[in-house]
Amino acid sequence: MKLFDLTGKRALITGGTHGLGMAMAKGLGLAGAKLIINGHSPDKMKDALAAYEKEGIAATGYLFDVTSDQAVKEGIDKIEKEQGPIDILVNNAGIIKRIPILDMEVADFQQVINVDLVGPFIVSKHVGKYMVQRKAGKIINICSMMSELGRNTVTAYAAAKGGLKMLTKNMATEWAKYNIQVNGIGPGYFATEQTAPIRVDGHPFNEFIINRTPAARWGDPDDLMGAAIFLSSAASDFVNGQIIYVDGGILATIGKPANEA
Ligand code: GCO
Repeated sequence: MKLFDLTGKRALITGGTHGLGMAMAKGLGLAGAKLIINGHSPDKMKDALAAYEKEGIAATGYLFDVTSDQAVKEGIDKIEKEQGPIDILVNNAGIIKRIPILDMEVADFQQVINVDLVGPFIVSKHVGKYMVQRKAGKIINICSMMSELGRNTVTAYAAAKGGLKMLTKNMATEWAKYNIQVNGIGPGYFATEQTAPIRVDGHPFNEFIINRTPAARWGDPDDLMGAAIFLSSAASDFVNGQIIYVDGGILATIGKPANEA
């Protein structure tokens, strides 16, 4: 349908060389968008572009550190010049450190905040100035269950993702009048590299998530494509400051006893 068609649009996805970012980028590409993939590892970028090409998806790669104001400014100006207007921005790049508060160094806390919260601010600022001039744009910030819930050992990540939810609402507030729709996607628990350590068979957390998720499974990264296409398309032109949680029902329930069917 035209409403969800991204033909002729350019989409920049930060951290789009692997994991959920790559899955959402693939969805935007299949809906017709030209992909501009940001990453920080040349090797991962090379492999990712080969994978997009194998799926018949047009993609170009730009390496820059989302936490560096100067590098992002140069990167965005280069993309606008070489590729043309960025119509869609997905702020996906992020890291996590699973360390109890008392054992976490301040530097570790600051690094997670820097990448997961300050990074999206920096990239949105440099992309947003072009979108405001053009009076058109779509920005999607990748939030988390930790935008709403706490969990032992992920304090820095929860603080960052909670902040990212409010950054999304504030960007929506300031930029909706320029026809820029800023929203978020909050993934539940997905089978990715990032969750591999807590997903191994027999790991207590693996059993816990299966029980805590009404859909009774880990998410498949491709489950995020629909929300990404919706928030990138004309179908969401009057949607501002919303976080769509793609979580198999986790946030809908207080959970159930382990032995309950
Ligand atoms: C964790 C997980 C989560 C998920 C995701 C949930 O350690 O709890 O890594 O952070 O990755 O963010 O929405």
